[in-house]
Amino acid sequence: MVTLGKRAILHVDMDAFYAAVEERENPALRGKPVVVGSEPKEGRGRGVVATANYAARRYGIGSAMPISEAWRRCPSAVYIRPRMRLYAEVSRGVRDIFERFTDLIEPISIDEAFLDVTASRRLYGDGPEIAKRIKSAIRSEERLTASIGCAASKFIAKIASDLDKPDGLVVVEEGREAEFLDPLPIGRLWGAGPKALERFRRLRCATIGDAASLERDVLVRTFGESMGDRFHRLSRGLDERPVVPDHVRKSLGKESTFGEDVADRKVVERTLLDLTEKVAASLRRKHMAGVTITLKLRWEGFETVTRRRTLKEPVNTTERIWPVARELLRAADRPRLKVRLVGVTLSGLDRVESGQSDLFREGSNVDGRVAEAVDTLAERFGSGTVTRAALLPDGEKDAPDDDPEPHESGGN
Ligand code: DCP
Ligand code: MG
Repeated sequence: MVTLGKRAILHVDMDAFYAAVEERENPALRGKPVVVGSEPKEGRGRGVVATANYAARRYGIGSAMPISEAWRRCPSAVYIRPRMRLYAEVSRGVRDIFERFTDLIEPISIDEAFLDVTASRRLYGDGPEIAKRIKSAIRSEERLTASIGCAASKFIAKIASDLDKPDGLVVVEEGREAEFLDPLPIGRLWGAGPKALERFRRLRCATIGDAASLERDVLVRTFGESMGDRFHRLSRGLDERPVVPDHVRKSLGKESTFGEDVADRKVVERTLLDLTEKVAASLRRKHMAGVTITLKLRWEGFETVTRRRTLKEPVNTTERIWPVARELLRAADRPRLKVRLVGVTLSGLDRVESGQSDLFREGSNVDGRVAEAVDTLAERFGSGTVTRAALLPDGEKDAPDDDPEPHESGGN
């Protein structure tokens, strides 16, 4: 039997993030050195490198290097200006993947987060298994790679994620922390900046193991009570810090990638309706409603668009979300292309008291009552029990139900 450790913490860090996104968006870049930063003008450009892909790193190019220096090392690299909105969008998509596995997510930067998956293990398998699932979802849904460290603490998970980049998965089992840490260079110790490293050098500490073999007193005398104590504990692999979720959930969405690209728009709309129902139900369960509806559509060939509309007030029912999502879909769509992925996200989220959300307050109560009935049925019999025939595209209606709401027809 597999014994589960006390905690399962993942540290996820995307590989060569900005550059990898650029490569994904433009297949012509593949295999070439790519540098994301300000464009060099004949080697004299100012500014620094944000990141370089792994091909460019072979020339010694890396983050924070002056762009002129990068140019000197590899003038033939492709130089690209950062597109922050695009990267932020991808970052949100990656976060959506995390959210399938846990609510305990602590983002550290645009491409890096801690996840506490301790409680998720009952549902999804142990820490390494969850890490594999996350990597594979990121690969198939975002066409990107991530490196993950899996351990019983944040400190160890963070170091581990960096040791086998790119596309790495490094697992440190509980009880084997010392074995893992001891040979690592002392610079890997969290909080050890240039000044501290100089003091460690004078203490003849080259590795974390060297520091771990020192008495606590020695470290406290050298670094002061708080730093000394921290180095003492970390070097021995002791780190109880919790993953602190950022809590304010900014958006809630679901998307679906088709097994095979789909030409039939009825299928696309049916899928979008299904996703809409799930998002709406999930919002209601969390007592939330969102004011902005975003549609995401990806065609064959991976080209992707998002279209959003902000309503006058937050909504959390299929009846309110679906007509907008469908309209956005129809307006954005290029019917000659097959569809690879469709998704819907609600953002601008607000808490609503149960039973009296805006929707319930306003005019007719029908929307809210329908939603409640759907939730009750779904809880009892599983989601998908109630099919909203009137909302489906023409000719796709299932057996009529006794939904009291006078829906608009599903046609144009
Ligand atoms: N970044 C930046 N300036 C820096 C460091 C990073 O603009 N000095 C940006 C670009 C990176 C992103 O942040 O793509 C993530 O930073 P990482 O340190 O995780 O670097 P990468 O993801 O690019 O590479 P790695 O595979 O080493 O994680
Ligand atoms: Mg990274």
